[in-house]
Amino acid sequence: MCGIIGIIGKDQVADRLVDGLRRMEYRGYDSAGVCTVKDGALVRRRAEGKLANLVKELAAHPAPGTVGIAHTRWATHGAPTTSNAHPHATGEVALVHNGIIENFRPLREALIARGRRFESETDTEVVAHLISEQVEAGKSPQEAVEAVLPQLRGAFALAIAFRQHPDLLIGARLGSPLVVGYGEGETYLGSDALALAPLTQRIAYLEEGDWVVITRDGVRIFDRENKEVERDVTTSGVTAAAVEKGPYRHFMQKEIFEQPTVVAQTLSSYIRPLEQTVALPQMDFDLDGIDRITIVACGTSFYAGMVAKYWFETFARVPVDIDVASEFRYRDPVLQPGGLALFISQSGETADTLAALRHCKAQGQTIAVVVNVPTSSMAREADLLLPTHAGPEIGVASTKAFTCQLAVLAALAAHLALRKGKLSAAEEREIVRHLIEAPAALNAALAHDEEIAAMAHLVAPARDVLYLGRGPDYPLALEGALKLKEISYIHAEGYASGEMKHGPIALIDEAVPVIVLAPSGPLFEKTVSNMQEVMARGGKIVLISDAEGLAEAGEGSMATIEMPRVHPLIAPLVYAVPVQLLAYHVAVAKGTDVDQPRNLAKSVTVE
Ligand code: HGA
Repeated sequence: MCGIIGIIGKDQVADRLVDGLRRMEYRGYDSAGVCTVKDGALVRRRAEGKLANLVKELAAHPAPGTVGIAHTRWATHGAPTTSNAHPHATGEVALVHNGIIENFRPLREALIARGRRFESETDTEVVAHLISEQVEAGKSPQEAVEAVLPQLRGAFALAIAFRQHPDLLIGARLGSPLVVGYGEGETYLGSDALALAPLTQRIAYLEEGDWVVITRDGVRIFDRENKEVERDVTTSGVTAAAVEKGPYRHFMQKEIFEQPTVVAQTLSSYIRPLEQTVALPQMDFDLDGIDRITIVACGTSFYAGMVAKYWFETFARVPVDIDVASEFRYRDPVLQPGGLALFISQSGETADTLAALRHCKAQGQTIAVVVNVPTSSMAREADLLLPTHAGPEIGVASTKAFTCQLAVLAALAAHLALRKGKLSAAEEREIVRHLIEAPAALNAALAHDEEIAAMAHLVAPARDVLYLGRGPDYPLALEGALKLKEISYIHAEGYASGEMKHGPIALIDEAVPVIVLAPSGPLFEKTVSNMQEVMARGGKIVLISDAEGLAEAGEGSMATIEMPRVHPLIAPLVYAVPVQLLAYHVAVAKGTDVDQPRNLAKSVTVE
């Protein structure tokens, strides 16, 4: 979602601001803008669409100055036009915003009644006017911001520049992330450490309700009660190289191919290969006492949670409720005292999931999180942090984060089962052995890349595609359909194979490819029967199975994709690869923007 960067620099900042925006392009955006402070004026340049348009605008009309703010916008309120692009400005103040000001309507009406004129349809512009009013009334920038922040409801990260203060920026966060970067004689604001990677590694993460005044001479941070506070300055370890494509054509492709490495990396924190045991981080609550788990997540992370539900119930015999975060909070869920609430998110900032986490925390649940960013809000608010070690995920369509989440969740399920006395030491060893095999199996799955590329033309012309799976592979059918929708814009749905006959079978004809995920195992025969029902009605099947499965049931399929034969436990990790590759190659065949698909954003920080 929106990217924010601000620089108080020694030299000209416009180009460096645009560089920072480039590093946040992966979050998804639809317009961009820059504002510098120069000789008592706010110099603002904005453009619709990709950054190249802003670069062109800056070439034609430079924005000189050593202090500035910049933004990539993913529109929530108002079309992605130049006039709605940030920074929003009045005569005195310019600002960029990530989030939603939920009470913007009454604020806007009151401002209009007081004679203020608006030039955009955004919720954001009210903040510029409110601060401006205070400044025009003679307040200092700090006093102005202090007076306005309590009036804002919703979520925001803000970076604010002031016409009459060429050496000052003010930042604020509530609900949306914002970091402060400490450089050599320079200071920065950014949405995350990645945005600031080539500028500095020294980062302070603002906490909820914090706001910060940065000048050339230093940084002063205040909490929501306006009390001056210290926040640790940490070394981020994120390097600019993490945002390079290397030899790959797309970040998504790179990230699909990274999976054997990053899954191995992740597993190495959760298993002891020599002892063949599972090893979880220290926890200061009693896991044995957990009798119910509530899983909450969104999108691909939700599907990882669905797979985990099978594992928690099968191995540990602990009942699991699972819900999408945007629904969970508003249905007033019944939470059993002493329950574990488990949240899964790549960024650890997903607004819906974070709100659900806080709801569960307020209800006294123990909070566990599986996140890829260990400095994220969710990580900081959890009782048990279970990091994935996927490295920065840049492609908007999540791939490596998903398989790493599965690796962590499998280890957690095994650990819980052990603690609950439902798993013997021998069974634990067996599970660990299978997990250790996962990276090699992922490699074997990736070896089918060319074959999948060659069959993409069979799916690319389709208007609708169905994915079928059973048991823990049912969520993979959902994930396959989601990946295809996200990047190729083909309508796709995933179904539990047994559900087919209860409705979706009416859709079957020669124009609707049906992708069947059917690893050999206890559910194979049942899935194949459902596949036969499709074939009997002229449906075109792409069967994804292992050599045994294909030999038994592959005949009559339009195409087959062979996977290595793996234990059912790791099948969801391995079968993620062909559905990712299929979506990727279909999107490439269709010529869509794989890494920044239309309308989508990474790290969804608005509700
Ligand atoms: N609500 C603001 C900012 C949107 C945002 O944060 N997206 O990530 C707008 O629509 O401009």
